[in-house]
Amino acid sequence: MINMGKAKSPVRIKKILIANRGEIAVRIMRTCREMGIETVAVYSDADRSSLHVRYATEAYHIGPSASSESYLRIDKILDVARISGADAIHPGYGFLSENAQFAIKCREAGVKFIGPSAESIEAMGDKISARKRMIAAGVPVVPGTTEKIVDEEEAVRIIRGIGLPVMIKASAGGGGKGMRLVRQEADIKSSIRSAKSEARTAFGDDSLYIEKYIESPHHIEFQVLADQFGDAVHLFERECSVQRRHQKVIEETPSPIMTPEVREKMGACAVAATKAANYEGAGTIEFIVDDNLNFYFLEMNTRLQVEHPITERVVGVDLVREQIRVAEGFPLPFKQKDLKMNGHSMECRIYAEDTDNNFMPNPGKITHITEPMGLGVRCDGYIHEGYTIPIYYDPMISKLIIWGRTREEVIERMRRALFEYKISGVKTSIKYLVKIMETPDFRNGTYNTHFIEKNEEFLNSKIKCDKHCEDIAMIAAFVEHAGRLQKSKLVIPHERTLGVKGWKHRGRRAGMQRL
Ligand code: MV4
Repeated sequence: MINMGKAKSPVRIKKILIANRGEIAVRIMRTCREMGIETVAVYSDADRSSLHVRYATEAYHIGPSASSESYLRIDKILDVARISGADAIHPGYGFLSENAQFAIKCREAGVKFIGPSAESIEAMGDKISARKRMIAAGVPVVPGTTEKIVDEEEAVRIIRGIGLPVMIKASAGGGGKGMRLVRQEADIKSSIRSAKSEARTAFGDDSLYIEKYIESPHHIEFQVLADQFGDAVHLFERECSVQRRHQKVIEETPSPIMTPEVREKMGACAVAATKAANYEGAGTIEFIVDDNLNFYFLEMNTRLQVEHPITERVVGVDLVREQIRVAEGFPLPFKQKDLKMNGHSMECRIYAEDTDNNFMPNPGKITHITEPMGLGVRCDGYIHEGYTIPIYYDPMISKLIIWGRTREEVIERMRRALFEYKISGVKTSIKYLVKIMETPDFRNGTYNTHFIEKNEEFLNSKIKCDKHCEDIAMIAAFVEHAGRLQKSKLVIPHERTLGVKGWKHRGRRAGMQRL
């Protein structure tokens, strides 16, 4: 599909305002620096000493810590764009990234919003309208309705036609909000009522639609990129089924269940979906996939996603760079046939939370941090020693992205990197992630969206994982060392060269062995 109306000659962007914070703000600025583009940071009270403020060419305070008074304030952000002379705004993920009103106000202010048009955001943000468009484009959607529920009795009749179980979903929802699973006919009306009131409260829009419930699905998404000329490509899939309460925990590419044939079909559908959305920039087409590899469009995310680095690593493309190039008006620099997957990549999201205490957020001051390094390791973060993780924002503090030639190599490298990762001062999810690496269903690649609940007992048990091994080995080595000091005449000569701190060395070495 060629859209000649939009075609124009490229205009280079010289300065980008990043309307975000944390690791993603820093990640975007890194690419800007490589491209010779100046960066403008905005920050709240809580972020005065945050890395994104120090990394940027210039930084502007936009208000109190609560995001509703800072990172969500369209007026203040556009004031900064004007004052700083930024010619574009990158919204990152979360905050204003999928806010059509923000895209409109940027356009009115003469600032390029790095992302799709307000019309595309709106069309995909409304799930009923997105379903209609996908059906028209020949993309398979979950069997269900394409008009909002107006009458409860009628809904009961429709559901009899579809067959139970079904999901009742809010058209303005996504990511699990305003969603009800209905297994029994007797529950239909009450589920509609509660979903409706939840949707009205959460989104100010109580439109609902119905989908057949897909039991035990995989969540597989395709990365897409589209230029202003109507050209679009996909950058293969990401397997995102490891989720806890609709929060992704681990993502990987390729998906352990994918076949070349299904990948080609799903990729073609992802590109068709992107074109049907008149899309521009980087986006994600989410599918649910059943055990027989039947796939259905679920929703489109009209932003850069948290897990984009695994795609970058396997496909060899800087997605932020391509977002900026497309926003400048350049055509895509590659065709679909130029894109290949190389090896395997996996991301662990590191949260400041207490995994032993119902995953309660655990913000606070970082007293020590050592990040993993070495072959195949990328660590996208923003925290440092002495930094206080604010209570106001998402508790994700970093992303550990691993590459290897095979999935097995990646899992062992991930365990090694998690072992190297030391954060003191706040509780983190690192130990829990090690447990996932040691769970048979995960190691075998035989998991779906029920992985966490299915393996809850193992994941929450305190049986020894490497992290515990290390602690125990350290204590053992110290006790032994204290004993040695008392009878120091008996110290074996070669161990003496390790000095007084020798116990630490021995403890670490022992910690590396599996008990
Ligand atoms: C579904 C589904 C089964 N059938 N829709 C959850 C979040 C939202 N994006 C859609 N979700 C689901 N929609 C139908 N028709 C199962 C889920 C679902 C899920 C999807 C992806 C990842 C994790 C999930 C966990 C529970 C339910």
